[in-house]
Amino acid sequence: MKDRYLTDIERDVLEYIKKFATDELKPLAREIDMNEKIPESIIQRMRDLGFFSIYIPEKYGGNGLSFSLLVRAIEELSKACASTALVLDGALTLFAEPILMFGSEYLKQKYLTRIAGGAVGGLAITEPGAGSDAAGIQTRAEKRGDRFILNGDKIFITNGRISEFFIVDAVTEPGKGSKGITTFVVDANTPGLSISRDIHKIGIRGSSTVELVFSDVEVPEENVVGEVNKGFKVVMETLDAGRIGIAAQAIGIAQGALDEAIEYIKQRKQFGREISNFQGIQFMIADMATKIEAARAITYEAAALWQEHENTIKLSSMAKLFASDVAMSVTVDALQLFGGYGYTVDFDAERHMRDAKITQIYEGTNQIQRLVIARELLK
Ligand code: COS
Repeated sequence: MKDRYLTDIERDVLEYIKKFATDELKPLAREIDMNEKIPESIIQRMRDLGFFSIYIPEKYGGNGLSFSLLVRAIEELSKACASTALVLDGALTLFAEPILMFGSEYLKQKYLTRIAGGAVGGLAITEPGAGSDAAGIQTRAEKRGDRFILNGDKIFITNGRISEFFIVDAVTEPGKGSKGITTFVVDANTPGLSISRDIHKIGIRGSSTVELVFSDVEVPEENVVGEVNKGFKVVMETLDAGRIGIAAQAIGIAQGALDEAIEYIKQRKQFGREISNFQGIQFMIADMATKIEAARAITYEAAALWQEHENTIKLSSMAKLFASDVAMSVTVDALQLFGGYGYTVDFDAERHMRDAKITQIYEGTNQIQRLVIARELLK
């Protein structure tokens, strides 16, 4: 089916990304999961192929292609390896996007050019005591002369070990809740910023997740993204983009699981014939494919609207909510189609199921997504 949201050039670029995902990334996915590490050579290959530059405007060294293409890229990479997809997703939707939306020309020149060249970035907002309640953060940023001094703790930071810089939010005016938060760009090598631990997970195990500690970290005032005390909006709008990226990741995981299950049922024989001949099995794959296609429809529409700078709050949450629930149910069913073999680590079905689970949790739990959707409906 022709993707009507993409230009001819973007369709060609996507083919290129698909080829990398299928030929080079997928064969390594199990090893990446087992070793809890993406080989540097794979990230370098993604740099060499220019993946990081696709969404960065030409003015900052990129190719200026659309958010819709970025979303397809995340989907294709996730089909092969959901952990590796996060490298690109984090760098572009979570780090570059807030700078694109709110950053000064100085920040754009300094950081977007680096991302276009293949540097990885991340977003550090969650804290041990502030997850769903994003305005409840405790990390402090105190103004001292022309700098801010950051102190606090951030947890579950995706791309933690491989990021060269992070978008970080901190309280600049205590007691003001969401109206007292400022967002900064912080270089990972700034003195006082350290990784206190790696967090080991049941899925997306190749993706580095860390806890960050800020201990008197000095950040120059020109690193404020947007305005002082207006940083909550910056991170919330970043998540509006990020949630579309996670929806794409969920779709990729689900499609990867379904494709493998279809291959399997076409060759697995029981009762004297391939089990794909049984209607009970056929109904399962029909439902799985239909759900994936529906998730794709919402997600692609959300991506196109995001590209047009429309308000996507509701649609971003709907895409993330629906696609992640689809990913979970499709991967459970895909594993079922492998029968006893699906329950072993000899097939990728179990990895897809473990990887799917996080999409219902991060960038806002699906309970939070429902809350966001309901609030928009009741406005
Ligand atoms: N997009 C744009 N703006 C948003 C927004 C969104 N998705 N959500 C909230 N805002 C804005 C509001 O419009 C409001 O702006 P004004 O002050 O101009 O009116 C401001 O932010 C404060 O919003 P609100 O009062 O709704 O804040 P709450 O503290 O009630 O929190 C939720 C709202 C729960 C929606 C927010 O904390 C949230 O999204 N939590 C989940 C966090 C998350 O996804 N964490 C994962 C991190 S990445 S792993």
